[in-house]
Amino acid sequence: MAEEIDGVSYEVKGKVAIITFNIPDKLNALGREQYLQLGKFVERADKEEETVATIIQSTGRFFSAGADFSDKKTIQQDPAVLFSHEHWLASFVARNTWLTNVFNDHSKILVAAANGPVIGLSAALLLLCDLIYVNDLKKFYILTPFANLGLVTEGATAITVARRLGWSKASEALLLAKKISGEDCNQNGLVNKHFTGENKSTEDFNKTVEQLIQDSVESLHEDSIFGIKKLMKIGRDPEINYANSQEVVAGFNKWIEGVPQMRFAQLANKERKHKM
Ligand code: CO8
Repeated sequence: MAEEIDGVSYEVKGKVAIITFNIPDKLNALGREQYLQLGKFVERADKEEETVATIIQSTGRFFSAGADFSDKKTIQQDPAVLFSHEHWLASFVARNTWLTNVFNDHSKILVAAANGPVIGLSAALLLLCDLIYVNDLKKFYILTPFANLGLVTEGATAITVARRLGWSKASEALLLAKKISGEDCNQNGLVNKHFTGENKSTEDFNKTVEQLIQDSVESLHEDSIFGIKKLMKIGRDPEINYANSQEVVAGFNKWIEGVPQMRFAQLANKERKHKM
């Protein structure tokens, strides 16, 4: 039986732990507490004795629309709190640093089952996954709209977008805040497998990915998998950890200036749109 807390659920099936976003009405945008819960579940999955892989999956038409712009802790607070060092150190710097680390340091095979588009901090977390499966390339995209929100890169995207999609695509995605289409993601090697044209519902797609992973890990030597993952991280860890620590400080300075709060409110009021 899955355990659900605040729209994020957790269950173990055979060799995999499955974490599901279940807030389809908000396109699986996650508030601060939900990102925290996601991190706690990923930590729990890391400690499972029987699992080899952790799948992050979703419901509805989006994988995740990123940070919830209606989160009251971001836009509707006492100005003395909303522009304070104390507030943003606790609710942004500490949380983003930790969440990025939890994903990057996950010792099992981390899998994203992308039923649809992914935006913002959730896109950053997807880019830290080892394997990425996409339901339909035509409906999938990655959007890292930090430049449109008065923010800077988050979740080590300063490194991961270029590493996984190339420098030129990264410049477009990050400096110009343009979406990267599913086709481009596939052509640049991000996508392990997609099911375009098969018209799978999100539920069917999730089941297919789970079965694929259960079959793929069957009879492999688990300690070897964990050992190889550790070794594969040697090259990327210094870059990712350095980017993470620099990004949170730069991001913190943006929140203190107050621009992101204003732009999040504009998004919520439909006065601002992202470039598509
Ligand atoms: N937060 C809350 N609700 C959302 C969000 C969101 N991010 N995105 C969509 N929704 C809601 C809409 O309000 C709408 O609700 P309703 O039906 O009640 O009006 C519903 O989901 C459907 O959305 P749309 O009608 O807008 O659907 P479209 O297909 O027309 O558009 C888009 C989809 C393009 C995704 C559009 O909804 C959009 O631009 N959403 C905003 C995405 C965004 O900017 N996310 C934040 C990215 S930045 C980030 O994640 C890092 C920030 C770090 C913050 C850290 C805080 C401490």
